[in-house]
Amino acid sequence: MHKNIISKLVLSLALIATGMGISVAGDVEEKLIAHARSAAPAAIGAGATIVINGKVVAEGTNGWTCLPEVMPGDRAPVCIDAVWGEMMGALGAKAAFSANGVGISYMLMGEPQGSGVSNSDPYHPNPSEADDYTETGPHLMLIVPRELLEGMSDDPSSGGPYVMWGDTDYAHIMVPVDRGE
Ligand SMILES: [Cu+2]
Repeated sequence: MHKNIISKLVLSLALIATGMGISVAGDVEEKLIAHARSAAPAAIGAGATIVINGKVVAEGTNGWTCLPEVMPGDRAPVCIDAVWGEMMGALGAKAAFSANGVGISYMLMGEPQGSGVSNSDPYHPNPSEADDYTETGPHLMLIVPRELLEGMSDDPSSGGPYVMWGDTDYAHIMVPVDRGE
C-alpha cells in the first residue's frame, strides 16, 4: 500500500512535469507514447513519430505524427499528417493558414469528457461555457481547400460530418466514426 501511494505520487509529479515542458520519466513516457499512438489505426500509430510537449520522443517511419493531447491538459490523443501539422502550427501561432491539399487526422479515442471545444471559435476563453460547445466521440478530421466546405453542415448534433471552426483559417470537417468494437 505504501508503495502504491509512492508510485501514485511519482506519477502525479511526472504529470506535473509534463505540463511544465520538462522531460518525463521513462515508464510515464511509455504510457504517454502508447496513449498518443492509440488515436490512429494500429498500423499508422505503430509507425508514427511521437511528439510530447513539442519534443520528438520517438522517431517514426510513415510520415504520421501522434500527440498524447491536442490542447495542453486535454488528454485527447491525435495522429496527424503533414498538412495537419502545418495547420496546428498556424493555429498555435494564430497565423494564417490555407489548405492546398487534403489533410487527414485521427482521433479514434474521442475526447475525454469536458475537453471539447467551441465549434466556431478555436480561441474561446472558456469553451465549456460556449453556446456551441461540442464534444465528439471517435472521429477523423479532414482539412480540404475552403471551397469544398461550401454547403456542408456546421451542426455537431446532426449525427453526420460537420464543419468545425468554419469561419476561420483552421476550418476542417469532423467525421464521427465507430471504432467497430
Ligand atoms: Cu475538430
